Amino acid sequence: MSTPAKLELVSFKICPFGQRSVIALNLKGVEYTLTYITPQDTPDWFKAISPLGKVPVLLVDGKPLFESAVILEYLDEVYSPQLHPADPLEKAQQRAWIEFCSELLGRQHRMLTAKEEAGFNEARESLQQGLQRLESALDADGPFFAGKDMRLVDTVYAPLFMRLDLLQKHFDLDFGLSTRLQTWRDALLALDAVKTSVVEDFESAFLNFLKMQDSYLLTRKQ
Ligand SMILES: N[C@@H](CCC(=O)N[C@@H](CS)C(=O)NCC(=O)O)C(=O)O
Repeated sequence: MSTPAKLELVSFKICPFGQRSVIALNLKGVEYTLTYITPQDTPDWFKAISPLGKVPVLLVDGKPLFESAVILEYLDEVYSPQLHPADPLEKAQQRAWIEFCSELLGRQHRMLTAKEEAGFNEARESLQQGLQRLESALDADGPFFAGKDMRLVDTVYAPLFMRLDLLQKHFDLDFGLSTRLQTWRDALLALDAVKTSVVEDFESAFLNFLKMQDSYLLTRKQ
């Protein structure tokens, strides 16, 4: 039997793309180490392994893998339980919705960092429209994306919902999630693999990040 690969994930504490990789690792029960670096001060060794200067990077026996969707695919090919569906069309569709999530995370980031009301509103509306569009892809019964089983596509939406929850709690930002989306969110956020995918002080780290942005959100009148 070959020795299992040594896995080291490099991320930022509040990066949703790093968090999705952690969720996948947790669901698979794989041993790994997690190294957090800070965005303001990325070390030279990290710059050398990350072609785009972005986290996450997964080191597999020291060999770097970048781009979170690729990291997820790799983990799913190598470690059980398999989270992607076997059917090629279903799998391709779920990959596409993983891409869609990355777009929604971009809209969320734009909203959180907008300095002016107009930019904030534009990003907020496009995020809300994206969430409504997403609903059309969901299995009607749920609770997960494709039904009762958690899939790889679910791992990427948990970080988005976790942040939406905090925005509701601290800034009364309501996205009017449908009952189906709420059911999905609740099922995801209740999972141990998701709860343990962030640092204990995630909430304060996330709020600190927002403060550092000096964004419109912080001064917005509700
Ligand atoms: N497409 C990338 C996006 C990763 C990403 O945007 N990471 C952010 C942190 S959440 C980052 O490293 N930003 C630093 C930078 O852009 O310089 C992925 O899926 O891995």
